[in-house]
Amino acid sequence: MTAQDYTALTPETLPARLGALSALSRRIGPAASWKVREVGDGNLNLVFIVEGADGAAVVKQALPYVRLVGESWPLPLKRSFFEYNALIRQEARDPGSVPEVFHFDEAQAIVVMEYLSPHVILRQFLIDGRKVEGLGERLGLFCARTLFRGSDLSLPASEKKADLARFAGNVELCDITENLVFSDPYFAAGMNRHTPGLDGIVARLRGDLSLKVAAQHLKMAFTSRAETMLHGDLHTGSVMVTESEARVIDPEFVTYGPFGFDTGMLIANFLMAHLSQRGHESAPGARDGFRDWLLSVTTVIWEVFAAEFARLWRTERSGILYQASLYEDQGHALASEQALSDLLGRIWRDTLGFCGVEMHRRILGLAHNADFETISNEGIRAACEARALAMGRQLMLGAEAIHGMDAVTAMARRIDGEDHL
Ligand code: SR1
Ligand code: MG
Repeated sequence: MTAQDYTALTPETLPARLGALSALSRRIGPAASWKVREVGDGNLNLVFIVEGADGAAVVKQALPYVRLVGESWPLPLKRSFFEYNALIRQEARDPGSVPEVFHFDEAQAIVVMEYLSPHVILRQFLIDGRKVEGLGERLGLFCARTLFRGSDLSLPASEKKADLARFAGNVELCDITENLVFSDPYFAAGMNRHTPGLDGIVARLRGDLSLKVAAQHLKMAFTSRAETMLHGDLHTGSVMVTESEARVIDPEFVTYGPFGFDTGMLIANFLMAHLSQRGHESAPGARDGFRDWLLSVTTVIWEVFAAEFARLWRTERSGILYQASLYEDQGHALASEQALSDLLGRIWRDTLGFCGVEMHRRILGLAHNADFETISNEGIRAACEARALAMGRQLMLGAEAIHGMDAVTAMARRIDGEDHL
């Protein structure tokens, strides 16, 4: 099949086009019974829920352009291949953390997968002030397991290098991150937008030379430090939850990059959820308990990440890096612990930096987040966003002097009480 054979699905054409797919019909029943809804509201793809007599499934299809912008911004269908390959690796490295894949069609850029129900997107849960039991633990484990097991700490060198080459093809999605996350927020790029009341602080940030330098140091780390297979877009819109379960979705931005990228993006989105609560609470202080919970999730994510990473280091370090043959087998277990501690320290500092740029780009760039966007009072929204911008700057420039998550959560609490406009 050639690229010309690709045709976007519609709810009307889907049963005829996928009806013969046994991977689907054996799970959800014959096509004659299917009801199809298009539910995709993301930035890039088509997403359908297909309900049959015996169950339901999700059909995700890449569009040949950026849905958020339109056909003027072409985007290759091959991202579906990368997403599929990332999903099956994440499932192998952290079983149960992602939806099960039922079928992949490369030419049509279609991934058919498990329908998570009654799950909803975590970001919406947080806007609504709803908690998820065990959330920080689940996400911390996901990060530790997928990042450790996708790296040279764990994989055979040939496998890691093959995957490095495979995912290196995800050029266009990396290009989105490289521009939208690391560069556009720091100058008046064409697709940028921000809440009008932010003009003053935006001018100050864009005139901050140290910040521009820090952003490019982080960009260089992202583009050149191929340490592990990243999810690549791990924000609260990439997690589906119930009150007691969480699953990670949408790894189409998968690439090899630095360990701290996913953890940084993820924590940034909880900090933004925290700093947006003033725009969602029914009365000042009404969501204080929820604010505390959001910050406690960031603490748990990092603590669980570090503990699980350390456990895997001690029990599964089978790759070419920091071999046991060099340390433990020589009676130098202490050196192994020192190396682990050094590495976790570096991942921590990277996490803070990536956290900062993510906070900036969601307010200054093209792709904003609903936490702030759904605050209808523009003055309140600008005040919340200004705090997040200030915090992002502090994390990027002060990473060397921030020694633990307690310092980060204290900073969030303090900044939440300040005026940064
Ligand atoms: C043009 S795509 C904009 C953003 O949407 C995705 O979810 C990624 O976060 C990307 O940066
Ligand atoms: Mg996505």
